[in-house]
Amino acid sequence: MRLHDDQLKEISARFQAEMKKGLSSESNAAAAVKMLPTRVRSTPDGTEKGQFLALDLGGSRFKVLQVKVREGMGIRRGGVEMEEKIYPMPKELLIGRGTELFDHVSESLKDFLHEKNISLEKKHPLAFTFSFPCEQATLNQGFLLNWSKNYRARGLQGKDVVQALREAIDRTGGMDVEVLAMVNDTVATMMTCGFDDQYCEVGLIIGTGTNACYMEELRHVDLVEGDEGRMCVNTEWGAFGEDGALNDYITEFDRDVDATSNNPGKQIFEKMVSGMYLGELVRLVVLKMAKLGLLFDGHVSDALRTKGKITTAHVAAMENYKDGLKNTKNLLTDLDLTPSSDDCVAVQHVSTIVSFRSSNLVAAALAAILSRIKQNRNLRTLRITVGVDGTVYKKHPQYPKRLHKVVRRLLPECHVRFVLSDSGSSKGAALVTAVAQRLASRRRQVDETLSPFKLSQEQLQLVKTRMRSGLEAGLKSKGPSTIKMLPSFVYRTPDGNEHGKYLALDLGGTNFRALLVNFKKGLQQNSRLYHKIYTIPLEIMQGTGEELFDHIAQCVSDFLDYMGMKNAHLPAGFTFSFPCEQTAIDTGTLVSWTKGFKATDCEGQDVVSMLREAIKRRNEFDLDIVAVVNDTVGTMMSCAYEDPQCEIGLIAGTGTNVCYMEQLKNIEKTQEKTGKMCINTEWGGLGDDGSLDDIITPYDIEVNQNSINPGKQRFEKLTSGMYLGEVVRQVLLDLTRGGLLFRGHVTEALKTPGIFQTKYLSQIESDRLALLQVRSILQQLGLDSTCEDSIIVKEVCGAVSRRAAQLCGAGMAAVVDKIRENRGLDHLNITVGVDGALYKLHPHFSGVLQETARVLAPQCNVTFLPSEEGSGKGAALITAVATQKQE
Ligand code: 0WK
Ligand code: 0WK
Ligand code: BGC
Ligand code: BGC
Repeated sequence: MRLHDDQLKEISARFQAEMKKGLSSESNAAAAVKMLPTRVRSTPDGTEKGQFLALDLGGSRFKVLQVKVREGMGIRRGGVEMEEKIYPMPKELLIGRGTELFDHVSESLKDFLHEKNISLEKKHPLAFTFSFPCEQATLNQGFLLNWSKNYRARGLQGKDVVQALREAIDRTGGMDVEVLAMVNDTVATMMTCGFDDQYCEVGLIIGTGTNACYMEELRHVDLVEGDEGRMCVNTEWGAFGEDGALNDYITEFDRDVDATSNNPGKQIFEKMVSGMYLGELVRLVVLKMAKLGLLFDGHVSDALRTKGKITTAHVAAMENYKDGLKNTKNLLTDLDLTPSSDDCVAVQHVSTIVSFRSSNLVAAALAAILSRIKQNRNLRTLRITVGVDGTVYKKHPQYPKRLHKVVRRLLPECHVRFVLSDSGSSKGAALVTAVAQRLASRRRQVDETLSPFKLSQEQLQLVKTRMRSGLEAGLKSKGPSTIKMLPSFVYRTPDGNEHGKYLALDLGGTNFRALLVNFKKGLQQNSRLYHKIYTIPLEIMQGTGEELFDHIAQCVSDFLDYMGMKNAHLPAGFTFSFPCEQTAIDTGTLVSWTKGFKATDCEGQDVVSMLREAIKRRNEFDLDIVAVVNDTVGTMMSCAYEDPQCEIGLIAGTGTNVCYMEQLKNIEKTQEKTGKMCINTEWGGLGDDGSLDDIITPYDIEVNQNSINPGKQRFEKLTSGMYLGEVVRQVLLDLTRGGLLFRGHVTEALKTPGIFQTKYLSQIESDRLALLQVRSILQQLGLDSTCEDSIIVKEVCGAVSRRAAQLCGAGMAAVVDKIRENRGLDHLNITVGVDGALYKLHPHFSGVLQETARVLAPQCNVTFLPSEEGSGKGAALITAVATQKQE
């Protein structure tokens, strides 16, 4: 029975292997250590509140309690008041019919209500601690796998004990109690201690029985859906060894205890460790030594032969520092033995060995759990608290010290604190119920908050219809139109005859790019392309027009230096991703800035002239700007060079927009009526007339009001990268003010516009990203979050980005259906060239957009082709076409 550290490490390693077996769906059924998911997903965070009744059944004492949980405000921790009454649990009920056992429980409950003058009319939420292995699909359901300890009531195994309790309460009648949660005593103990110590994520019972639970990463709990966050797992480690894993540590005495127990072959580990069996083990060892004449001169009394005559309380008494020997003498005398003082020392020593083994075995198994948590969280050192309860731990003088010492010896790199659950486990059970209520109400409130973002098929169909009428209205020469439908003077997509060297300048949403493109005849010929990216500082975006174009000219100068082509006097194409009215391919009057731009003296000006003037001002190089195109047009051309079927350009980036090849006869603003022209729709403006107000949420309104162009680009503000982060931030602000997030702390960070960049959405929503990383992103933003918070933040990001993708999909469905009808086709095959960080980098955006377009335009087979080289190449192609036309 003496176990050395290397043996304990061996047992610890075996238990780790058992835990893995229990957690894995493949091997769970055969696993001895069941690793039962408890549906408890978080430890207390101080916001729990409410008044609960509680039942504590399964330990050495059956208790009925009332628990009042007061919410903590800010740093002031909340408080818990409890009233309890211990009720007898007649032995015959433990082996009688299950219904009688639960009738006794509910009658005791009713008696408690009477005694404490608790109104029988009011509906009382109840928390039920039931200290036996149960399979739980939800918090308020528990199918009893098997009894343990001294319980053997019939007709309950495999049954839902919560239902059995409800039925008993109905049978007793006269009280309105709602059983909201059932928890194992280890879980309740962890929660009880977790109320005062946020590091408490392990619950340990060393009492009549023994068991432990801990917070496991949900992604490791195969039997539960979802990978996000954590869930408390009730290990039921009492069963460790049932598959023979401990056979080389089982002694003859353990075999005797097991053989004479009322569940032979079961709870092997428990029978070596817990209070129900320690006394018996000591008795059997002493009995054997007596028979071998090693004690009491070989005299054996009937009492010593009698099972249960030495209890664990006796063992604790024998080991009492001061009176251990006296207690030993008294005990042996009571067993009709006449012990010599050596006998007493020897028997005391046997007690020590038996209880020492118990604490060592618990230490080994606990070390396995703590190591696993450390590994789960990739920590070099783990700071953690273990909440403990149980009479062996509480009543046995040396037990705690011995246990702590061995755990710390086995895990020197861990900082383990042990907290005794001073008031039993019901506080914890009430907190589980309070957490369950909090999670349930939080779930409801988050769903309510996010439901306006969840667009139905009908709503998306409406958006498609509104987009279509917006496209039609914009093509009209007269009349208001929120969708400007700007002619681009690009009449066809590339045909492969483009050749020569061109410069392309690309002023996008976030940066400026200069490119040099060299085309060789024939489509798909590989064209050589060099480019350089330059950032556009905010002060330039929102400075004067002159500064902006000087900055562009400076970048072009730097690029030509970099390419050594200062004196090349190249033809250039200018991608200008803002709405421009054009009367020819090489002029474009800026209608209005969008996205983050607000440079002065530009709106209403010809941007080509402004660029030319800036180049002239610089007087270092000369360019022949022959074309200005919108980035959607550039993207369409760039992709059409690869796929001739590409006749639509889509940008889903900082901004959002689409262009497509329209029949000239449908474009009232142009003279020509035959053939096609690419129209830059500027669909970002949909809704500027209020046509989207029925789907715009208060959060969108907030974003619009805080934007630099309120009232404008409403569709863009629901769908593009510039704004999605802000919409998310507004929702998070609202949820935090509602106390649903970040413990209600509205930090400066959360109030900072633009802090939640759209790239964070892409990162947070990536499936590969465990929640830990989400938390670190939030950390970077100065938002200290819990697991739950991160789950909600991820959900908010998902709802906002999904809506954006769906709206773009609905818009795209309108465009492709218009093209299909333009050509009088029942079925249209077409390709869309796409660019923009949101489409390219967001993990789900492109898929949701494509799916929505497919569903809303079933007669169109749309291929989405991400643009490799951006729209600059497209601009160069247009420049090539424009140049060749002039020759
Ligand atoms: C006190 C807890 C109860 C748990 C018991 C275990 O309130 O839920 O079952 O500890 O210790 P025992 O009473 O079996 O020694
Ligand atoms: C890359 C294109 C550029 C366009 C940009 C949009 O070359 O013309 O404006 O994509 O994406 P964003 O940078 O706004 O994410
Ligand atoms: C039960 C566990 C319980 C433990 C401590 C064991 O016999 O199987 O569910 O947690 O005793 O009470
Ligand atoms: C601009 C469009 C541009 C789109 C994508 C919008 O804000 O109005 O011209 O195509 O952003 O960059």
